[in-house]
Amino acid sequence: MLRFFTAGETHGPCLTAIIEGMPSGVKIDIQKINAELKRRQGGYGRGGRMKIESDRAEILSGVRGGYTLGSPITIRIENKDWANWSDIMGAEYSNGERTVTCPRPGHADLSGGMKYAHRDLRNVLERASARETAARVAVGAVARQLIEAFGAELCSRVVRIGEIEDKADILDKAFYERVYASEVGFGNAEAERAAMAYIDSVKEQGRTVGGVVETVATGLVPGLGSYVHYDRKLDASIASAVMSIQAIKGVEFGMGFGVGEVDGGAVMDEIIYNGEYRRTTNNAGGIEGGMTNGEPIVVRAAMKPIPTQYSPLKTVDITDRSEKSASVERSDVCAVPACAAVVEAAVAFELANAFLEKFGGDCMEDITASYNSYKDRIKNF
Ligand code: EPS
Repeated sequence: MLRFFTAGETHGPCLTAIIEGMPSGVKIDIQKINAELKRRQGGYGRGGRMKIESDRAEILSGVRGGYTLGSPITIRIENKDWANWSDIMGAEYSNGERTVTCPRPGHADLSGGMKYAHRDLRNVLERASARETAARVAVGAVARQLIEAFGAELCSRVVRIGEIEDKADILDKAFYERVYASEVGFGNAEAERAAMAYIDSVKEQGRTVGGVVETVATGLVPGLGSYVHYDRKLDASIASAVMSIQAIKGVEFGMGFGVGEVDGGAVMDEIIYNGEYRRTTNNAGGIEGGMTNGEPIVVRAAMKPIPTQYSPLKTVDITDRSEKSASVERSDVCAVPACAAVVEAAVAFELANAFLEKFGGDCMEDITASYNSYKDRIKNF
């Protein structure tokens, strides 16, 4: 089993992640991790924090000479902003400045304060902040290098930003190249311009905007995950991982909520055989019965607008319960393109975990032997 922990406050010294369960012998390219971290920092509509940070992964354990050792992998990502917060956020000493007592609607502030008995809601927001997703992106970027060694590929795009949708009939290489060059993660230039204008107008109104992102994973054999028990279903574990990302309010696979709108003939993907078993459509999003079916896995996630509004919403001050405006923490107007990188990392991790569950082993040699023997067996099915 592959598992991970993350730790770190948004204005603390660093974020830390520990990954346990990676087999030995996986080639790890740190530049690939840093490329994912950079991708998470980008996008039109990000706030001031991203100008301060240039996230880089420092590997402190579990990797030697570019290969995993099988021991826990520790990753550290420095918060450059710590220099501005050390007197406030220090473990030994805090001057108690910049307290937060006006919880933001939509954030963890109020419920988190009640739950952990924090009268300074900064103690909640420091950890609830989406800064934590940098650690998860680094974790995903390590885990995916295992499945990439067996031919898996993951790509993501932004499908919608507020009112603006990016329609894609063919998701080919050229489309993704445009997506990766786009500041809003769109493949169509016209929709991109409209989205940027939309983000500008939302910003002028002191508001934020959410959207929908899509991750597609290809090159996976049928049979990852399982139908035999509820907690081994791959779509369930992917949905859980994606839902746990800050600001995500919905997850769907393939046709998603659309399955409730048409009859069964328009939902099920017909089976054909042309040297291998394939489907004529992919409404299932690559997962049936909690298992991969060999078609691309298609996951979509809906991200709500970030709670902090520069034109603040109404709230209650917890010091005297008087009506106030919600506190304004520096924030992003739109973080949807960044969210695509985070969702992709979460999906990658869950796929790597399912892959290890199926072909598990302590080292790449054992996993490769198991993988090849499975592929040979299903070839004759
Ligand atoms: C983020 C870092 C944070 C926020 C943002 C995401 O940094 P700071 O709080 O110093 O500005 O910009 O998080 C939120 C807005 C939020 O509400 O969670 C990051 O690294 O992505």
